[in-house]
Amino acid sequence: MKELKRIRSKVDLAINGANPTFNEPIHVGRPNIGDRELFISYVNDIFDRKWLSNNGPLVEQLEARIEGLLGVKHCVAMCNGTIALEIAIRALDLSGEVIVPSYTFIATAHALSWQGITPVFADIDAATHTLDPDAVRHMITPRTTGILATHLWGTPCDIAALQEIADEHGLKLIFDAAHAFLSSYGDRMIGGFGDAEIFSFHATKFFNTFEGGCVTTNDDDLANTMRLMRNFGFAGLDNVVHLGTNGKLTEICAAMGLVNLDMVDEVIDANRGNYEVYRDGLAPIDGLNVLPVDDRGRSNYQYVVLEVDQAFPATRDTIVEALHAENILARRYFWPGCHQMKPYRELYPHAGLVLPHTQAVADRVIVLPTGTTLPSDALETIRAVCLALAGS
Ligand code: T4K
Repeated sequence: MKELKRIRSKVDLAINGANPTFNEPIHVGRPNIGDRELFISYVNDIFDRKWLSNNGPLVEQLEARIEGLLGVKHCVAMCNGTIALEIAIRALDLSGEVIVPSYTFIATAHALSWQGITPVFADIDAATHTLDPDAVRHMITPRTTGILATHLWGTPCDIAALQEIADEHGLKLIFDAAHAFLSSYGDRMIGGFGDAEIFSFHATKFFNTFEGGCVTTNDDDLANTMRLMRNFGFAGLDNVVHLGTNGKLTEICAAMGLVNLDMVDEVIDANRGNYEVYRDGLAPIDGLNVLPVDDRGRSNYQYVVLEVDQAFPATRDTIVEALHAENILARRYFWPGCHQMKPYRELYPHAGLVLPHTQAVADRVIVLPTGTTLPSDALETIRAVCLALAGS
């Protein structure tokens, strides 16, 4: 195998004209893929059964396994996390204004706007990057019907404080838990909090079903409504009893989920190992901080979040540029914040005034690659790039 270039100082960096360290791109969000033989045997079963979609037996198995893992009454599988958000929002009858973080993936805000609901952006806590309950209080108006909070990076929100606010003001509370599959809040798994929680099983998530997602809830009526909504409102042949859409998960996606569920512990262990190497390697460098994982509960370690502050001699964007030049495609998630993306920037040109932490955090974060397929020398290269940029 070709020996990798060694980075000892700035002149060795590809950004300064040297060859890149890696020939192939190293992505954030490279899929973790379980046992191929088992997957293919599921596919053969699907073909033999000739049942490809519409709540097939593999979808039912996947739902039951997730309910067991999360300790929640209902898992309603969906074709992706965004449709899962939209269906949950609609089934809960949200309208008017809903309070959301701006520092989240754009789907959180879009799922509301898509349905004519105004997303009202509230600021985050700078230490955890999740919605700040005090900021939420300030954004409540007579039109507010709910709070949609993201467990960003798999870190649970301050659920107790948000639930208290929701109860006090008669608001619905739902969680975008797209990052938080198999994370816990204390000793309770994420999945059973608020009125509903929404997961994404997109290819780039540590647990994936190609595309997919689900809503989990302990509310029987809500689960029933969402099951109708994901299948056009059909309650048996020729009988539509509810407004609905097509949110169904296919059997092939469910098969991928069943296979990948068998390896989630292995993926979490690999990600924990990567996180620890990054933390130990980067923490001693002045101006860099690997966001600590919340150790009050269980974490899925799915994102490694590096924060760059003023003490570092190069900007966050220079680090990203230098890593990209080495073919390490680190990301600036979720820069610049939803409020600065065109559809929302025009709606709220002054939103930044009430989102100081969102803006500061969005300007300093780099998400680093992790996962089971990450070559170990990528971790060392990232450290070497940072050291070279720091001039040490
Ligand atoms: N809420 C939150 C908080 C979310 O983070 C997300 C999704 C959602 C809701 C919505 O859930 P879904 O409707 O997606 O189920 C990616 C994902 O597409 C998106 O699912 C995810 N969040 C977000 C955080 O990241 P992009 O636009 O940054 O990157 P993408 O999809 O192009 O993939 C990133 C990199 O991964 C690529 O450069 C290449 C690599 N990759 C990607 C795919 C799809 C692979 O190596 N193999 C692949 O199959 O959004």
